[in-house]
Amino acid sequence: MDRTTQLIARPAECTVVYDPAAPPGSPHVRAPGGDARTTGRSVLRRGAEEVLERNWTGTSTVPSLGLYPHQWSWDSAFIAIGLRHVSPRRAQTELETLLAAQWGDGRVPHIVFNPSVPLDAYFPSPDFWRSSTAGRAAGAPRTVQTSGIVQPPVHALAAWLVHRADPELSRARGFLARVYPRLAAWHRYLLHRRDLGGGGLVSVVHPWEQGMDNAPAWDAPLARVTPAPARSFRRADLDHGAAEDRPTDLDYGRYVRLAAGYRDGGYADGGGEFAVEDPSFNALLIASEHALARIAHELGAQATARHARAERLTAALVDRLWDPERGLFLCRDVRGGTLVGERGVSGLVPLILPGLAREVVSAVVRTLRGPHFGLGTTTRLVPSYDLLGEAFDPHRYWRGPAWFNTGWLIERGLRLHGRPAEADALREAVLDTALTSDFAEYVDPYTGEGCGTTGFGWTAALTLDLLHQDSTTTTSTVFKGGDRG
Ligand code: 9WN
Repeated sequence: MDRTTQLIARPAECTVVYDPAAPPGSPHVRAPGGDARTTGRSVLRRGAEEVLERNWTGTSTVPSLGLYPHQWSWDSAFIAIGLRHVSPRRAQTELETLLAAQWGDGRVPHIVFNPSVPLDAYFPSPDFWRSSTAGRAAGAPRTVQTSGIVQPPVHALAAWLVHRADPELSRARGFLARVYPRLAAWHRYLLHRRDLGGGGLVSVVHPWEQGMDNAPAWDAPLARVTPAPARSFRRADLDHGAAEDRPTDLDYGRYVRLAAGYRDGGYADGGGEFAVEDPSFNALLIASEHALARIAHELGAQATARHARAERLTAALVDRLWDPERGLFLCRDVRGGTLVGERGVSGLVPLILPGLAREVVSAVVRTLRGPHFGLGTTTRLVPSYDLLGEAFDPHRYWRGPAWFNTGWLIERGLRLHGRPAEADALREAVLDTALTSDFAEYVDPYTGEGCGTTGFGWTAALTLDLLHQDSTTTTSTVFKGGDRG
């Protein structure tokens, strides 16, 4: 057995598939602590539902009313995962609206613009991306304006969970039958057009694609990009968020240069100066590939090849990105030809994968609890970046603060791998902080103080999802195994 095979060897019962832990309408978490706790939880649930209601446009949910007034791709997937507990129908619509903006080449754009929102409400706006003209060769839709880059593929996982929340409604509406071809085309795009490193993994071509925009892991690969001059664009984000919580102007100059270059090349893949294989992006693709196998099986199609592909991708992830010394996964800078030595939460997210060897799981959990992330010792939530790293800043976006989507993913991973005590503690911390921070976008990982905006969509949605997980949930019900279709 070679090294990679050893690292992905796994017990037979761990054939993952992502299932909701409890059907809709089931009792909410019965947390220890009696009536006060129960009241607190129902205030939290109502608050979360209100955020989702306020941010709902009629066809999708905005991440935030002021800062992000359009539809974002991975936000919508996380939002659908929580929304299914309030309205499975709306959760289906959320995903269908996003997928309706899919490009002919299969990419699912990272933003779908709402035409009734003024152009200057968000930068970069539709007139920057020019999807329907610059993206014509790549098959951009004509009727809706979108960005031209992508975001992590959480959608098949979300679609499967949404289906499971109300299978009867889903079957009656033909939900899975309608979304399956689009999800399959989306994964095909990533696997065929984005294997820029040639090792089987997907590369992102812009930090916005990976979703953790200013993570220190991007600093080295971004340093090669000449920034666009600050006077050549106007940042609308600073109208809503404090400058010290947001990326810098220099970061933005580089984001703009990269995005404009991609656009000017007609959004063709292959030649750009930034290409990075990221552990979280690829782990989410693998999780979604497993979910797509379940969807195929439900629709009466063959699922074996998809499970096998997910396993091959897991092997490639370990082979190309696992760092046994640091005990987490790293980013690979494809253009520079090196692994990036920064420790970020992205390197812990593969914990959601069932196909990891016990040795890798134990090392990731040790890293999570050790001095670099401090979970259960110096922090209650998972920081986005190494507490001991030179670039650590507890308030600046993805350079230290804790985010709720990564907290949710790691909670799921801990539970999957049989760590209920750690998962329970993290869930409690996430729920408490969602309440005290008014559903903040992200929080100081030490104090839980809110940063960025409040009333944030996925914070509310994933709160609802965690509220629906019964505290006795076990590995076998969180990620149900055995059925390989
Ligand atoms: C750029 C919407 C998005 C999230 C990203 C988060 C932030 C956008 C921005 O907001 O990025 O896509 O303008 O900063 O980093 O993860 O999807 O919530």
